[in-house]
Amino acid sequence: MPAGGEQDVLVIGAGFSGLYALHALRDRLGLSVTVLEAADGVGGTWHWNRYPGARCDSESHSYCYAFSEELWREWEWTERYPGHEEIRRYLNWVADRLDLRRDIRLGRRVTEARWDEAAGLWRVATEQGERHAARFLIAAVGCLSSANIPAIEGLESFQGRVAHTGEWPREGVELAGRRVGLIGTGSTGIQAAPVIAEQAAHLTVFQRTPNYSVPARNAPLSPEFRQWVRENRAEILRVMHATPNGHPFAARDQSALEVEPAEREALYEAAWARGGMQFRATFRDILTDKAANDTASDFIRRKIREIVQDPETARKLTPTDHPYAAKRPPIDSGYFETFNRPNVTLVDLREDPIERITPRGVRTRSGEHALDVLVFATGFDALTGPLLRLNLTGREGLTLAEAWREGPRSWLGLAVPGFPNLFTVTGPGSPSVLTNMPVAIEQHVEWIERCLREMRARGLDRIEARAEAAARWGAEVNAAAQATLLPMAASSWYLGANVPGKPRVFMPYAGGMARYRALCEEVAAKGYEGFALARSARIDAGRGVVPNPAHGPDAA
Ligand code: NA7
Repeated sequence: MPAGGEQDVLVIGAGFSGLYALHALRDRLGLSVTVLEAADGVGGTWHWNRYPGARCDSESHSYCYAFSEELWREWEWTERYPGHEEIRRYLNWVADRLDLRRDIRLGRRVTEARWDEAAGLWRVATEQGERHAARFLIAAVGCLSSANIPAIEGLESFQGRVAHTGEWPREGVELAGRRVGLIGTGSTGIQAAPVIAEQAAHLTVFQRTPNYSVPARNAPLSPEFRQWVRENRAEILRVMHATPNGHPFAARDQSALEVEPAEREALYEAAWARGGMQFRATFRDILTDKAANDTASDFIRRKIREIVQDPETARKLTPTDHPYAAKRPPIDSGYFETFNRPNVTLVDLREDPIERITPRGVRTRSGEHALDVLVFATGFDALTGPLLRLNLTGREGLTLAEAWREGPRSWLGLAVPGFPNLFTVTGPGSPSVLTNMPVAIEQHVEWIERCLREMRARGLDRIEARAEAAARWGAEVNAAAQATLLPMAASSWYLGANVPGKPRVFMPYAGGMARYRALCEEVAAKGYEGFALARSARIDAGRGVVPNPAHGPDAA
């Protein structure tokens, strides 16, 4: 360990990002690394999201680490889409398999991190009263880890149980025989509703905006498919790295407007039968051309009317205010069918808004809905929220909250001007939530690893994004979004619109993972263009990451 008990690197978060950052920087680069994790277990998002029906929308064989052939071969997924328990099992297995736990400190919530310019260190404090110091700080806090509970009047007066899906109690919530209210019909509410409806005496779904959803068609994986996955890693990775969203399927290279209506309908029917996110890839222009998108949106609207027996309920469930996939497109297991059950009621909050929460339930304009349990599936203060709540202070006392007052500024979503030696894994301005997350995470961690390796080789130990690079990139992120239909969903969390007072800035980079990866490579190849790199006196004093002969194979 470097002098004074300092670490080379502190990583915040032990989800997919933090675990891989620890492995890459400790075991491949030979740095001293400690991971601080607020939860009492590893898993990140999947530690917290234990709500009924919680499941990944990426197919399991693509929702895992791909960097290691051994990990890839040894782990066997059981279902097409992995459930939360299975993903937690997987990440715990990875933590053991790579011997990561010895450098992970669980139950440590970071409350503050401050750059100490004189010492050239990040000084980090936890809620538990610990102090840490490190040359580099990696925020691996995820994009969707800051739960958003809307401030609805009377919430504190409710006498029943309240739970947010993203902070679901470990011991679960008793739903059997209860009257359950569910607020929110994003991906989470859409996954949870069918499972809650099966358990509860009654489910009332409070819907503000109707959503498109396509059947997931989840099912156990056959031995043949698993064998195919084991044997075809290279080809699967090739596709995942070539597609804009990092999924293992490519969009059909055809416009929805090029084909005859009957053929188009048949292709949508086939995609509906196959299920999953792939529906979006039925044609190449679903997310870029409004007329093309209309054909997909209309198809799903017709399906909703076919499935939902009560025409009035079907009407309320039919989205009209945004194009399909302009918001994160959910996939479901029997969502629309749930509204055919006798124990399920839909409340359309546009027509019948919530007036207040009462001790007994939720009162909307039309009357009180008596409830025993109230579930908030109301999403997250996405992308910026998890970073802002770390209370970061950079150079010259600049806080992240001040730096991002008008929206996030970041060079490539990786680094923030004014915050030296801080890296954000899948930060705002990177493709992040628009991709299959492990693909984005591996690319970021490997880029950071390469950057630190090359800095060490060049005798450098300080890196900071330049303000002009971040400004240029902000314009590029905006332009990439404008080239798609994504900004047409005015209430989308991609824009920060779900959190009152949050700046309306389109946050993830919509130019595609493949293009983004190439840009990052180019930046590195040009000697870290857009970054200011320097060598501190610490190096000459024999401290810091260069030289660091004490660790690992690459350090000598
Ligand atoms: P989302 O996608 O942000 O969905 C939240 C839902 O909650 C959405 O239907 C919102 O309606 C609704 N909402 C939010 N605030 C309120 C209030 N005040 N009243 C009523 N309804 C409200 O979060 P999810 O957890 O579903 O999904 C997040 C991501 O996790 C998902 O995309 C995957 O990547 C995994 P709105 O549409 O804003 O009118």
